[in-house]
This record gives sequence, C-alpha cells and structure tokens, in this order.
Amino acid sequence: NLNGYRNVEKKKVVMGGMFPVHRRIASANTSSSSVPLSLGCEGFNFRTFRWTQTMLFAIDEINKRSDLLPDTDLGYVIYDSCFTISKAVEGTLTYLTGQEEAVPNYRCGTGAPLAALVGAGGSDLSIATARILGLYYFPQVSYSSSCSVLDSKFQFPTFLRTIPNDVYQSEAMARLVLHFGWSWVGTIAADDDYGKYGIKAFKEQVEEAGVCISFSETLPKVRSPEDIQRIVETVVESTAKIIVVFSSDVDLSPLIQELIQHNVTNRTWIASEAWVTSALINQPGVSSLLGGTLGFGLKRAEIPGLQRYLLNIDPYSNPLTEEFWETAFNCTLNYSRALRMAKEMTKAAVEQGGNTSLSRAVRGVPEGLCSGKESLEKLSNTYSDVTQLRITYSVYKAVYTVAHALHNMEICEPGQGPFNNNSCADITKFEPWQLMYYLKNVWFQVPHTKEPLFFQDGDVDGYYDIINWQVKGDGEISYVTIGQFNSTAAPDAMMTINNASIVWNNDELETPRSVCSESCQPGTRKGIRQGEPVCCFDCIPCADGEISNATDARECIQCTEDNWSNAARDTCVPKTIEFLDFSEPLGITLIVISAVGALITLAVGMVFLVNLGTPLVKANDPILSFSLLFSLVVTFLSSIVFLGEPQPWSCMTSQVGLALGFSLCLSSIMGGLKSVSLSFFLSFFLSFFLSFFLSFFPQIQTNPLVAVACTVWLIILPPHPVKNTAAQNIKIILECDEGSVIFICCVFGYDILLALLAFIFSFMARKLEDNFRYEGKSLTFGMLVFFIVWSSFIPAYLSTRGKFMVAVQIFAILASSFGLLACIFLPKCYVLLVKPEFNTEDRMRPRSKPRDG
Ligand code: TCR
Repeated sequence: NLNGYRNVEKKKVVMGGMFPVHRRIASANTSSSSVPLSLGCEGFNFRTFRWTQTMLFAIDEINKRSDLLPDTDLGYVIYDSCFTISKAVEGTLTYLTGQEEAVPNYRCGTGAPLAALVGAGGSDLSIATARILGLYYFPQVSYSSSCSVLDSKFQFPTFLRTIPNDVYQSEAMARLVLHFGWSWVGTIAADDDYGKYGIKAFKEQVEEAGVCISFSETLPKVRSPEDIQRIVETVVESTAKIIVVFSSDVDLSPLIQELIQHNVTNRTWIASEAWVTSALINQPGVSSLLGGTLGFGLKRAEIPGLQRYLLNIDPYSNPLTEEFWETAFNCTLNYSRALRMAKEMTKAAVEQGGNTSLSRAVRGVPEGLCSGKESLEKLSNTYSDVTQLRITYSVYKAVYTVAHALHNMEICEPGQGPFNNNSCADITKFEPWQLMYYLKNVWFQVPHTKEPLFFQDGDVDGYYDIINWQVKGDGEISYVTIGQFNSTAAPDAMMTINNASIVWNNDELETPRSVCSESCQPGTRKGIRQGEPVCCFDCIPCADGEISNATDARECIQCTEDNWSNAARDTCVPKTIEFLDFSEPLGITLIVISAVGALITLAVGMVFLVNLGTPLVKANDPILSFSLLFSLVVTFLSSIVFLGEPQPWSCMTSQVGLALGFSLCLSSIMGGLKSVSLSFFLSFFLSFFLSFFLSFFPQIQTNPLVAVACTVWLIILPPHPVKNTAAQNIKIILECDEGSVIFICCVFGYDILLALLAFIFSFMARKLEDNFRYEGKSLTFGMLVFFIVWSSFIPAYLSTRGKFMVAVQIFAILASSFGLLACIFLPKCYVLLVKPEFNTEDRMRPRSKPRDG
C-alpha cells in the first residue's frame, strides 16, 4: 500500500532520497556474543524531516505536471542516514542491491529502474556514498554536501550538487572578517569534512591577509562533555571577540548550551550556512550569546503549496511520519493503531451483534495517546516553518534536476540521441551512466523562482545571503539579510554589506573590535612576542634619535645626522646648534678679560716706551721686551677670535695666531736668556742647538721655521669649522677642526720645547749674575705659571663638552698670558712707576763678586 503511482499505464522510475532524519545511531551493543544487528537511530530532527517531505512534495508536483515527464511516474525510496556514515553506506548498498529495506526506510514503487540518489546529507556521508555510487557510475545529486573535496571529478565522478561549494563560503567568511578589520579570531570546526575543509580554506585566506587565529577548536562528533568543557574554557579565556564556527547545528548545539550556562557574552559569532538559520541553535535564551551573529545562508525561496503539503501529512503513511507525529505531539500512535484495529473489530462484532466488552476499551482512551488528528498548525515547529527555505529549496532543486534529466531522456527522439549511433536511452531500463549524461547537461528554470539551474563540473554558482541575528524586544531572534555574496560578480563587487542595518551583540552600536594588541602609535614600533602570533606584539618606544611616524611601524627610522627625535619620537627635529657666542655672558666676560689683558699689555708697552732711555729698560734688550709685549697682545686678541660661530677665517686666525703668538713670546724670552746663557756657561753643543733654532734673526726672535710651518699648514690642511654631531646627541657643536694633527703638534710642540728650555735656562740663570737674579727669578716664576696653567688645561679640556671647551681653551690662554705678563713685567713696572729711585745704572750693573767683598 506504499504505491505512489497514480497512473498504472505510465512508465515508472524510482528516485532515491537519503536524509539525516535522525541525529545519531543508538549506542551500540558492544558484546560480540550475539548476531550484530543494524543499529536503530534516535534524536528525531524536524528540520531534516521537512527536507524529506519536500522531496515527496516535489515528486508529487512533478507527477501532477503534464509538461514534465508526461509519460513517466516518479517513485521514491527514502533512506535515513541518521547523520552517520555507516548508515549512509548501508542505505546506499540497500538501494543499489534492492534488498529488503530496513525499517524505518521506506520505498514507494518497486521493480522500476532506479534513477539518481538525492542527498546523503552532510559531506562526510556523501563522500562515503559517492565512492560506492561512483563504482557503478550511478548519479548522486546532493542538496547539502558542500565540502570542497567533493568537486574532484576523479574521486567522485557521478557527484552533482545543488548547494554551492564551500570554497565560496570560506572566501565569503574571510572577506567578511577582513571587511570589518578583525585581526584576531577564534575558530571552531565540526569534526567532519565540512568543518575541517571549510575552516581550513577560511584560515588560509585570512592568514594570508595578516589575520591571526587565536584558537582553533574541533567539536566532538560523539557526545563528550570534557571536550565541550575544554572548548568553553578556550572561548572564555581568549581575547578574540570574533568566533568563526564551521559546523552543522547538530554538532554545535551542545557547545551553545554549555556556553549559555557559563553566561558567555560579548562575542560575535560568524555562522556557517549549516547553522545560520537553525532552530536547534536559535532557542530561547541564546540572545545574549548569539545576538548579533553574522552568517551565510543559501538562496531562500518561497515554494507555494509546500506548507499545505507539510501540514497535511498523514501520520500513518510510513514509519517516519509515525515517529514524527509521536515526537511532535509527545504521544504515541501505536496505541491508537491498536485501538483503530480494536474499533474495526468492535464494528465487526457489533455488526455480528455480539460482545460489547471491546467497545468499552475504545471509550477509555488512555493518556498519551495520539488521535492522529492533532493540529500541526497550532504547534509551531521547525518542520512546518517555511520562512527559511534554504536547504529545503536545495532539495527541491535536486529533485527537479533529476526529473528534468529523466524528462530529457524520455523525450529523446530515436536516431537523434546522444549515445552510440545516435541512439537514445530507454527510460524503462536505462543505464546509470546514461542518466548521468543527461544530468550533467541539464538546464532548466526552477519552478516558482525561475532561477536557472545548470551544472559546471557538477557545481553551482556560489551565492549567499549574509544574515544578521537581530534580537527583538521579546528576546526572540529574527534573521535579517544585511548583504549578499555572489561568486560570479567582479572580485571587488562580490560582497555587498549594508553596515548600517547590522545589529551587534548586546545592542552595541559600534562594530566590535577584535585585535590581539592595539596598533602601535607613531613614536613606537612593534616588538614581537616570542612564541605568539604576529598580531600580538608590544609597542616599544623608539630609542633616542630614532622615530616612527606611522602607526604599526615595524622599525624605527634613524634621524639624519643633523636631526634628532622629538620627545614624542614621531618627527626628527633639527639639532640645536651650539657655539660660544659673543653675546652670551660667558662670551662677554671672556672678551672683556682679553681686552683688559691686551690693554694692560699696551699700557706696559707705553710705560716702557716712556722710560726707554732708563737703565732698567736698556738692561733688558728693549726690542725683546717690545716683541714679548707684542706677542702677548697677539695671544690676548687671538683668544677673542675663538669666540663666535666658527668660520674658515676665524679657525685659521685663532689657531695660527695663538701658535705664532706663543712662539714669538717664548722666543723673545729665550732671546733674553740666550745672551745670558751664551755669555756665561753654555757649551758648544747647546750654542749650536740654540743658534739653529733661534738665531736666524737674533734681534726679532721670530723663528722662520714656525712661520714656514704655519704657512704650509694653512695651505695644505687649513683648520676649518666642522659640525660635531657625535659628541652630543641633541646638539650640533660648531667647532674648529685643526686640519692636520701633525702640524698642530709640531707647532705647539715647538712652543712647548721653547717653554721648557726657557724654564730650564731661567732656572739656571737665576743664580748666575746678580743683575740677572731678579730677571731669572721672575722668568722662572712666569714659566712655572705657564706650565701649571697648560698642564691643568689638559684634563679640564678633556672633561668638558661642547662650547665650554672653547671657554676652557680661552681661559688657559688668558691665564698663561696674564701669568707671563704679571711675572715678567709687574716688578719692572713697579720699579719704573713707583720706585724710580731704584732705576739707576748702579742697580742694574752686576754686583761685583758679592761673596768676595
Ligand atoms: N553542508 C554541510 C551539511 C549541512 C547541513 C546544513 C546540515 C549544510 N547545511 C544545514 C544540517 C543543516 C551544508 C556538509 O556537511 O557539507
């Protein structure tokens, strides 16, 4: 009585259908002491049962049509794959071999040729069945197996599907994540081909774009509270606010229940197509967890008449409808069947006028019994909910695909067929590969939606609605389509999203952010954290002299030599230029001191000039005295040239002036001493030595060697101003570079030699002659001052920085010049100005042998 044919004369073809009507198989009896039986299934799934009924509805529709398969009636065999590979394989083998079907699989129409198998459900099931069916080149049209591996025509030669390949969905997800700038996401995948391949493709695309995966978890296929608990902990602990879930609703629902228990909120979930509109997930209480979810749904369609068909289901028509009814109304039909039998018996008995005891039993209907007349309309059940016909529509398309292929086979004109010798296939006894030919080349418009359907390598185009879960006032969630993804569009137009219409989790107005580390501001650079993804980093401030002017800079940039980083380290600013200026207090002081020094020297010169004829002046070779005074003026004035911004001329003048000034000064002193030394005690060698160095112009005492050396120095490697950027970071010190260290060493080394000699001679001369005693003493003293000043100069000079080095230099020059001036000329001036009575020939003449007299 399962005969689905309306017209007995028509040809018959049977179509197979396989649906995961149950969620799992009943737990196995592991004892091997008895014959193993095919396991029963449990967990009735209303949603997938709707798909089953949709197949029957479509077949019904086709059979009623006169333009599609006019001479053929479609029958069907339905198998329950129970969401399990073994059951799917079992069903396939049963289907192919035509053996006794196991309850609750049911068949309508026997003895007719088998057309394609519609379905198998999930990808892992389809992969298993497609391998078997492929052996016989038996076509399979799937409505929900979207896994990318199924597109291999080599492995699955007869597999076709009306659901887009998951590569499109993974790409769409990746684009969605990138669209909102999320760089830190967690992923959860089902432990099947759908989840694994889907999430793999997503990860690959997203990681290429620089997004990091915070965690990747796999949902257990079989109940495992520990695994669920572990995943919950990961989700709670992770800082990723975006969680991408590639899983069917059945596998995901235990995790969702557990997350609700843990009150997890403030996450945005990205749903794959399999759970995006699932009533199993969208149950009361999920709004705080799943509100704001974004996901991808297949094309939705209205199928007129489907709802009426679904509601008009006859509970008694087959074992699945019975179970459906019993589950939906939580009652049992078995009793009522028994009672119906009892009723009939009663009727018969009454007709026979006999015993009435049975009729009493009929009246006392026990609790929990279904009448079979319960109203499905009042029961709001996923089964009869036709608002989200997505997979359902895919099932509908799959059935029509097979029907159209059969139709094309049926209308084949003999002699114009596609097969050998232009033959046609006979619809009453065709080979599977012949139907496969027609299936591959099918092209039709789906009824009601007018969507054209055709296969490209067994696949259809990728089209998805982007669905947002928006929480309404009463806590219920509505699915709002906020955008589309279309794989056939141009790459940058594939995804369209209306950002404004999105409602985020907990009514947040702003797009949630999900980053591991906030981006690094200018002035800092990214510092990787060892062993963590690249999205997690520390922001390390740039070092002195380095800057970063962009956010998320990987490296700091070194400022150029003349620049230095500002306090914020985001721009290079010019270094401050430093030199000892005339106008600053220290500069002014130094100028005043040297000017005073020069003036005093000039004044002394005046005094000497006035007293030119006096014995004191005459006694000390006046020319030498004046050249000494002149050299002191030169050194005083050359110290002024050290000040101010160094210029080529000032560098040359200051260095050379100083060198020449000192050498003139020291040779004048030596000149005075020479006569002393020579006339009194010096050996031949010393006199030769001295005459070589000093006595080219004995009167002027300026050694031409020094002048020559200085000229060569100025021509070859002149002292010049340089910017010293190395000494101090934030300043450029303008200073004079000596040009040639060798020359400066030679010139000043010569000065030092002179100074040493002068010191030695004066020290010795101090005891020699009475006349010379005072002179010798004052010279010794002057040279001592000179040495002390310059030897203390060296450490002072080395320990100062910047413009103060110049100041130290000037101090040394001034101090030594003042020292010489004071020691040599103060006593003389004293005599000349204060005690002129001492200025007599007598006094100036050497005392005759004092010790004798
Ligand atoms: N493809 C999945 C299974 C699946 C599914 C669904 C299961 C899809 N959509 C909706 C239940 C409800 C998409 C697969 O395994 O390929």
